[in-house]
Amino acid sequence: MKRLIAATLFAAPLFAMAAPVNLVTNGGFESTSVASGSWVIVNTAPGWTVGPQGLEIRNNVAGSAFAGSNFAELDTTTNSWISQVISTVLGTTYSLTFNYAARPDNQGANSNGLNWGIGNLGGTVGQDTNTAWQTFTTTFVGTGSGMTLRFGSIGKSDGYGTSLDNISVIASAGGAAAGGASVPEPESVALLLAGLGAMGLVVRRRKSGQGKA
Ligand SMILES: [Ca+2]
Ligand SMILES: [Ca+2]
Repeated sequence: MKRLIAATLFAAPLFAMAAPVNLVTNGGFESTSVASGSWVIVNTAPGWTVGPQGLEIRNNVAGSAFAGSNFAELDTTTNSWISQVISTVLGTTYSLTFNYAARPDNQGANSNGLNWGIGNLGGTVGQDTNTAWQTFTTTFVGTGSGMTLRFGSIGKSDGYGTSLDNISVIASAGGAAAGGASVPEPESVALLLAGLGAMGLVVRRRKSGQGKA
């Protein structure tokens, strides 16, 4: 256990340099197999809780994916929604990014649009007829527990809705510091001290030849 803590501390700088991790599972809707040029309405999709009206996933039909092959529409036959719980660290700032577009055969601005939400933050996008992919991004601060990420279709419920793809939640560089938490939490300090003690233990063991990394 102590070695594990020490190993984690040693590895932490490597994680900091690694590519940002997208905390959203299946944010690009690629985990559902859909034949090219076709679409499906599903009641389950990896990572997502799907509302009772389902989730429409299209493979390059009625528009093309922003990334990969698939993208989603939430006005399936009527307005629907999806959600997913994101694990967050208290005080860490995260960026939420997604892409949206009106479908080429959209039924007008009042048929289109999405609402989005993460925790207590939310808004609407896309209640227009712009068929080019748009990028929405915002930041939020982690509560330290699971935060619900959600998307729903708004506007006239007619089976024609706004396309959605490429959803990501990524911790901002600097982690907790970026969230304004300048003073370490007592438990963090305790963990750090425990880790430093464990490191000393490992070093001592190495010197005495009793252990290996
Ligand atoms: Ca995609
Ligand atoms: Ca609609």
